[in-house]
Amino acid sequence: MSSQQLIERINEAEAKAVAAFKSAATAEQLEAARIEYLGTKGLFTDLMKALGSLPKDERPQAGGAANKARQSATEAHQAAKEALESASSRDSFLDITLPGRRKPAGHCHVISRTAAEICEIFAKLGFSIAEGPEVETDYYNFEALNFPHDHPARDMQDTLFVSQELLLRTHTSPCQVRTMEKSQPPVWVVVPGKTYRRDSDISHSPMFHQVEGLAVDKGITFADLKGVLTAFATAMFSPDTKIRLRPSFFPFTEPSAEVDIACVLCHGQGCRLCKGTGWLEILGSGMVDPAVYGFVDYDPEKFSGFAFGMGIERVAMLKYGLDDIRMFYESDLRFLKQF
Ligand code: 2NM
Repeated sequence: MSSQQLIERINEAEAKAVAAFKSAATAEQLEAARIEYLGTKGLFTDLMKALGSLPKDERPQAGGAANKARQSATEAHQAAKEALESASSRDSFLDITLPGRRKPAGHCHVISRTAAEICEIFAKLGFSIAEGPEVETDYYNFEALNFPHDHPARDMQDTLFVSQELLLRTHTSPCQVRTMEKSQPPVWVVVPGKTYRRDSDISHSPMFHQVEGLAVDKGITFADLKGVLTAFATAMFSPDTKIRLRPSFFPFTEPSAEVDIACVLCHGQGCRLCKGTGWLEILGSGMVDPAVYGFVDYDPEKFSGFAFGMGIERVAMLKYGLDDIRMFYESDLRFLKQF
């Protein structure tokens, strides 16, 4: 073999070796290729041996070519080896059998929970649950509830208006008017939901929550009001909770009464929470004013009813011993997770 032929073989061997190393898909394939080309009995060893049969003066040129080719094949092998190793360490780092990381789960807000507890108590007493729009008309929020046109609650100072005719409901009673419009008595319904007033200080939030209730049926009396609200107070707070009624006024009820429960802290002795009175106001109530029946086409000669309303924040604060209404709206997980 001439030196020219040998150099050609050397260059061919280099190209084949580089291609074989690059295409090796596994460590085993790469090792087999290394043995074939670079091993002690491999192709490059044979070519090096062949150098010995060349005339002495042709050896340096062919030897140089052989060294260069083997060097570049060795580098290609090293690069392929490193590529395979880094791919396999990526695979062992990514353990696809591990369970996924859990996203922190949400939590029922203490207001939602208290609303559900209140509704559950009234459901057991025979009331249905109704809900309605938070953006209301003046008619459902005020007019049909017998608010006089000059009533201060209708004022821009107290009510959040969306437009001339639309406002954010200031109580959930409009939904009770809607319920009465849709069906004749008997109607036993409670309405939980968000309500809005232009009020914001330590004890008032412009958005708060109410549950209001309404029972219209044949022969409903003030005794039914007192019995139902006593049943509610004992179920919500404790079986021995005492209530008292104080005269009050609402445009939509006559007579009207404020309902107090004996103080949950001192049980009537007088303390800081009840300001020494022994009592805590928890809801407003009354017999539905016949004027309201005029708006919904109920016959006040045939039916009578009582209604009541309470703030969910206040009930939750008393039940869970909280002293700052702002806690409900701050979304602080350390607070929320306690319920
Ligand atoms: C209260 C107090 C007293 C009430 C009245 C009505 C309706 F629609 F039947 F007229 N709904 N809610 C009512 C009565 C609400 O909240 C302090």
